[in-house]
Amino acid sequence: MISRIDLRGPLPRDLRDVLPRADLDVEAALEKVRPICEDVRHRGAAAVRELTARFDGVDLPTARVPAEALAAALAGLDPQVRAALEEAIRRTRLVHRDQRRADVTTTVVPGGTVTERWVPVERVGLYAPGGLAVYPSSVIMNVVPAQEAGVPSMAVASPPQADGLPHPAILAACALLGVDEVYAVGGAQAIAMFAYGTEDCPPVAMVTGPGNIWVAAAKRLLKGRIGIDAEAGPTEIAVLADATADPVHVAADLISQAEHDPLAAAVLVTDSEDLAEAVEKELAAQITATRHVERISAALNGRQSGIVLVSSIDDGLRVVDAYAAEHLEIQTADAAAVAARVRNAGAIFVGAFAPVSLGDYLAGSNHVLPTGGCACHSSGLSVQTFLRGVHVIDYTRPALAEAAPLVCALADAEDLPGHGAAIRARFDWEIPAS
Ligand code: HSO
Ligand code: ZN
Repeated sequence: MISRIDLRGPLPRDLRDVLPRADLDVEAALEKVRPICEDVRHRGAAAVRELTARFDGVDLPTARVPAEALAAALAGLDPQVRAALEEAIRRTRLVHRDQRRADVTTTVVPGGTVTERWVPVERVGLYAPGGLAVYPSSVIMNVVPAQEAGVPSMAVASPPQADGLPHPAILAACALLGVDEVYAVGGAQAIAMFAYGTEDCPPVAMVTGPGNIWVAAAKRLLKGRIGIDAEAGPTEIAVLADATADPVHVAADLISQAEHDPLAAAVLVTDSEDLAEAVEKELAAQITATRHVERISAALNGRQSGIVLVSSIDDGLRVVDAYAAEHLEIQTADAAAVAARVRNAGAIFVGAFAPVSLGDYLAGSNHVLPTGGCACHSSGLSVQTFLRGVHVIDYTRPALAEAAPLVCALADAEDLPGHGAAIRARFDWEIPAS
């Protein structure tokens, strides 16, 4: 039974204390993952081979997936799935292409300019999970922004199955996207391979993509040496709905994300007790017809999920802002106006015809989004993730002369006279040390 939290009446000061949320103990996994990363760092491909044999049960002389395997996976792909993936790629590309940024030059003073130059990361590693979650759609969501950012070199890693190759759907997605550097490596060892490089795989500057707790721990451990995207926790959906919402839709949408993981979170926030009751009934009815009943029941009944009753949609907005869901659906009268007032969410789905599962595959938006409340400070994956803004500073002699006394004054105020001297030396020391 999904839990109920009654917040009608004055809202508590820190809403986060009363809202449902799972805690994922990545910290505890760090110690297990550390020796794996060290092993790959020191012994390279030999360590990766041994770890793959130990964890995945296959002995692979080389982790690199041959080009023929990629071509074979594409040839074996169901034509309908291929058409859907191609359309998903097309739409995702449209949206991400528009995220590209032009370099901007600001003339600060005559003769003094600062240009912000957007430079793509040189080489990235993209992780695609195997096991419970084989998501070719996630390959698209990681690869397309990197490609549109202009990343010149990228590789995908995904755990091998019994035949020694990553899941064929992952390989086919790579082939459709034109990614030919793919490795049959999973878990923490894949992240370490990317970070340190091996005889098979040159090191990368950045790793993105979802993964299990070992992948998350390895990313946290190696962060700094490599850049990472946000740590992806279990999927979350929050729905802010009023009495006008259709309980059949709301229940179906909650179930759609609960389907990912027993730890997935599904939260309904509503000012309508009638809707809450109708959704509860619908959940019970719809669950029985789903394929992954156990996973979904565990997610909906877990302490991370619940129905939150509020006295008004205004209060509901405060609740969803405090929760900062990965995905937030607005199913109210005038949904666009309510959605415009939301501050914290990974992505906002407006009205009756924009369910989260559209965004998961085909809206054109990205589905790699901040979880665990991180949407209050972070964004989802985008072209921006793979770009660095580099300031290029260009001043003429007169422009520097004009700034010189001010630089010297600030340098002296910070007791760093060498900073001022670096300016004065250019003017035959004629500018006085202040
Ligand atoms: N909802 C997941 C992404 C996904 N759904 C992949 C289906 N496949 C996290 O945004
Ligand atoms: Zn999903």
